[in-house]
Amino acid sequence: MTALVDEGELVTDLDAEWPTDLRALRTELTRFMMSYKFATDEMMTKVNILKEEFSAIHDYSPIEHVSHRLKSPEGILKKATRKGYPLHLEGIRENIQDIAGIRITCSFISDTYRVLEMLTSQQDITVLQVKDYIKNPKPNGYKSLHLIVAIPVFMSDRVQPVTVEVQIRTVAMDFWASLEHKIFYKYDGAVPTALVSELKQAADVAHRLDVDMERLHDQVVSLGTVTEPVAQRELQSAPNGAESMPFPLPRSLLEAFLAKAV
Ligand code: 0O2
Repeated sequence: MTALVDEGELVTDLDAEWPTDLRALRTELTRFMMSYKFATDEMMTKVNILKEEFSAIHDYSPIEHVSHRLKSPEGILKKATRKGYPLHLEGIRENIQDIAGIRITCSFISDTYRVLEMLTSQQDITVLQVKDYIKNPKPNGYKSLHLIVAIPVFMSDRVQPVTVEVQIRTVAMDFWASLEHKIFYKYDGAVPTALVSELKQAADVAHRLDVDMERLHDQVVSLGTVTEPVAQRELQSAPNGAESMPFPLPRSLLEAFLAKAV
């Protein structure tokens, strides 16, 4: 185990009778889990900044939805045991890279790559692994971009690099994966062959939908009606201010800016 720190810090009166080593382990495990929670918070902030910025400046954001999950200590122990990893925190930190997970759902396939590029080019993110299950789907039809990154978490006494798994997929891929996940667990992994085959067909249909929707979207964009900046539209259509903007920018203020700029 790593050095024990601030033993007893998290102890309440109720469990003062716990043995010292258990209390110390609890403190250590709590710190361990917190580092993943903080890494998740940081990644969520990054993704939400991209989402908000796009929504404010363009007609649509490439990010439809973002969710996160933290593996439970029980889940971590189960995975470490199943995979035969050393059962101490360094071993777990080194080997289990999906304790913190972020899932980003995008409108179109090109958006998944755009989001991947935007995240991996950020200076404080270290890319450890990229798996492209969109170009190379799993045999069952599963598609997604998988990314393992390390992000620095600034604690009170040290900087801890923490890994986060990021899954990026379209709405259609997400719909398919959620259902497949349920079916997989329902059959405890032994999904009947007929159902496996139907799922593969459904994945192909979902892919065709993704391709068709993106083509239609591109056609609409080429008509010039989708990517017009919001600020410009607001000037034309909302004379008394723009409620959809993150900050109040009334027409009179924008006109004053323009007048000064000339
Ligand atoms: P959960 O509950 O979603 O976290 P690993 O087992 O993670 O060490 P692996 O299998 O090489 O290594 O990782 P991979 O392929 O990157 O997949 C990790 C995660 O992707 C899974 O996590 C799922 O969330 C998702 N995933 C991968 N393959 C499939 C699939 O065929 N169907 C569905 N629905 N999801 C998939 P967990 O830990 O399995 O589950």
